[in-house]
Amino acid sequence: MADNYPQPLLVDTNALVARSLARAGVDRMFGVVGIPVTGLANRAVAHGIRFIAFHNEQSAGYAASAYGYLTGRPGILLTVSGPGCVHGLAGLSNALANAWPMVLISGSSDQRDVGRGDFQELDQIAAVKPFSKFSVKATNITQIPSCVFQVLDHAGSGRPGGCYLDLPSDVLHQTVTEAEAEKLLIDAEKERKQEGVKIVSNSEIEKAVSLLRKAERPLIVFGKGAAIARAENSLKKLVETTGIPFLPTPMGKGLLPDTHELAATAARSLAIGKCDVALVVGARLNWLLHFGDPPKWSKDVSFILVDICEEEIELRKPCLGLVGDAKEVVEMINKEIKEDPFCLGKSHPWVEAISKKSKENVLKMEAQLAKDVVPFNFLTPMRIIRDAIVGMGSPAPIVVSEGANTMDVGRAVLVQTEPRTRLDAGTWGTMGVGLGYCIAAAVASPDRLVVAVEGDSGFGFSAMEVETLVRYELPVVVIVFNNGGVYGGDRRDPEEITGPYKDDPAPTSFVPGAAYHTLIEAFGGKGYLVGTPEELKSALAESFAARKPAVINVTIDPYAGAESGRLQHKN
Ligand SMILES: Cc1ncc(C[n+]2csc(CCOP(=O)(O)OP(=O)(O)O)c2C)c(N)n1
Ligand SMILES: *[C@@H]1O[C@H](CO)[C@@H](O)[C@H](O)[C@H]1NC(C)=O
Ligand SMILES: CC(=O)N[C@H]1CO[C@H](CO)[C@@H](O)[C@@H]1O
Ligand SMILES: [Mg+2]
Repeated sequence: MADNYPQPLLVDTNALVARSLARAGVDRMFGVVGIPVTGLANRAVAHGIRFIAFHNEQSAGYAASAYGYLTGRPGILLTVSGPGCVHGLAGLSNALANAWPMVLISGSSDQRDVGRGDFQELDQIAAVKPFSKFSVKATNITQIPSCVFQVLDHAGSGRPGGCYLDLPSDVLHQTVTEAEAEKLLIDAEKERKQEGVKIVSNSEIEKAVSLLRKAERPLIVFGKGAAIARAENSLKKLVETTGIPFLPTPMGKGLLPDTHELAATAARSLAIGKCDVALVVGARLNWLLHFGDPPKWSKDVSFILVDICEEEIELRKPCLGLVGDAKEVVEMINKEIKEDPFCLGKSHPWVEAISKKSKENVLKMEAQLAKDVVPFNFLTPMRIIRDAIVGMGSPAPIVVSEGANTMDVGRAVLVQTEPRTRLDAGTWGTMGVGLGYCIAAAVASPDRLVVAVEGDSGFGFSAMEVETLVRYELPVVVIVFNNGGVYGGDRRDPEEITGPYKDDPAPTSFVPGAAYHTLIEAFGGKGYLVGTPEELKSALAESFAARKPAVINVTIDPYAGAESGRLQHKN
């Protein structure tokens, strides 16, 4: 009887995708399941990949991109077709903007039904085009291992970014034998290749070092490109052997401790306004760095740009461009300096000027921070949070931050002492990243507490993911600065408030007194409502020690913060 013969073991596409991912070292996946990818999520779990299931693909995508940043390996987002893929574009585009490695994998329509109005039909390859470095549709199970490796390799090499893999539902149902599957995997592994990166020549390194050596007011600027390249030790050596002051971009904070004596963070305007040579490592001269233009920068400044992407350097010419991985290039610079070392020293006029200005600004800020202002302004609770975070010691908590006033004040007040411990709205100033980033951080660094400091508007974009925190029991404490809306209260001029809808809430206003802390209680997490320094201190002490999901709703004066100067009419 034919039935008595052993049948060859069959592997379907779901299993082969999971196996290819696992073979490539993927250990986490973020996403939202449904037809046709639920099987893929289950197969991934069976292959030892932790699947973090979200409420919304936007948050899951932000999580995947941040996971890529924190680990240096592409974060994976899994979505269904059509609307799932479209929601995933938020994460994909944010990954591209931040130059973080990520792969979006979406199911798509059966290839035979394309153009006939199939369930959740969309030309996803066209949809991802503006937001991805590379995309590919697998049209047959035999292509799976090769397609999986290609998206991973493109996402993670060269300048990192988002890549896309399209899995039509008919392909998801195809099978091969176990022996064929293994052969496909082995063949595809042999073909794997990383994007070639041009590496800077020794003569360019010599030029850079000579520029730095001759500079009267040199500055070292670094950003999240240096963070992803794990250049912290090389940068520390460079800064400490040369005595050149440094300035991190917001997410570069922590590569060297904010408390370092050569940190120019508190003297930023002076540092960028007066430096004559700026070595910029893994940071783009975009809006965050005022495009490198006057009047913020001196018109005579010479830039030395270290970037993995040659086109980025071409864009910014004239400058001396050093193409390559930030860590490798800084190590080459260190080696060249070692031949003939130089150090500015504490009494160098430039170092002294920066140090003096920093101290002045820090003293001014600390005088403001020392006051206990109630109802809370932004500074008082931020100081209390800073002290609680610093009190945690090492490994330092990962700080996630979004919002307008809340993020700006947090950037100035919170202290980063360890690399890759700050995640914020980033290059795009994206609101809604907070909860996804918290989840990615907790999953990537289980030894660290995660503390989110969020505006109430920023928080609201992805607030339902507090359930995800509770479900996976992640050690995340979300602190919401509740000032009743975007930037705070209704800040319109009375003359502006006319017309038939004048009695509607202002476009910036949310329900006053929103009880955000009760949201997490709906799922069994811990909520706190605080309005005084004592209440906040006690909520922080308790939730930090518990290392369990919590939301602290901090009542902030709706008229504190940036635009309060315009609010005289309210008095
Ligand atoms: C995706 C996205 N949508 C909208 C905005 C515009 N935006 C900038 S900040 C902000 C929210 C600011 O309010 P909040 O988070 O409460 O911070 P606050 O200033 O009140 O502390 C918004 C909606 C944005 N940056 N990104
Ligand atoms: C997939 O490709 C293989 C090898 O080229 C081929 O034999 C098979 O028929 C294809 N399957 C489908 C469903 O097209
Ligand atoms: C429930 C509750 O007490 N909510 C408070 C939260 O914050 C707002 C505005 O900042 C206060 O007005 C509420 O009383
Ligand atoms: Mg707000």
